[in-house]
Amino acid sequence: LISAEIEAVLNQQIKKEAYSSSIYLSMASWCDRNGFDGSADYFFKQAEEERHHQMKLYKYVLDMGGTAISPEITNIKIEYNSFREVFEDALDQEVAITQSFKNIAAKCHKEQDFVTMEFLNWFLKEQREEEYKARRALELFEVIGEEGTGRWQIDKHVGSIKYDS
Ligand code: OFO
Repeated sequence: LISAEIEAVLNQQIKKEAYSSSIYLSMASWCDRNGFDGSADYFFKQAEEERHHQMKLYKYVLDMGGTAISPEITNIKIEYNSFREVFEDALDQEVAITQSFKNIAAKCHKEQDFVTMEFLNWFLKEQREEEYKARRALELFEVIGEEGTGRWQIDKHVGSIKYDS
């Protein structure tokens, strides 16, 4: 069993993962419309991963005798001012998600909910990769530069970002 408080924060996290999935889908749409096919593919994949994160949390809440709440997602940005802004938003989102998991972990620790803590470890590790990829993508803007065919090259490189844990 999980406490009402842990159940509530896990449901908030389910909503955050669903929100992440939706914004990545929106980023994929923007990139596709603006000719950045490599980045569109990257964000489609990220959107699916976030959906998977959402489902993992959702099933955990149910497995632990709680009520998993299917979230309502609104306020998804459709337009971005620049290619770079898409990646800045993506990194901000991942940093916020890591912070959110740290807050849940702190709550579990306080309640001595070691079962949820153990479940959360997968996400804490996953965030290392998620933040790394988002940061690497944004760094391409500095390394390659946006002038000339720069944005086109950045787009080609986004898909080949790898993480070795
Ligand atoms: Fe990209 O983060 Fe989910 O958990």
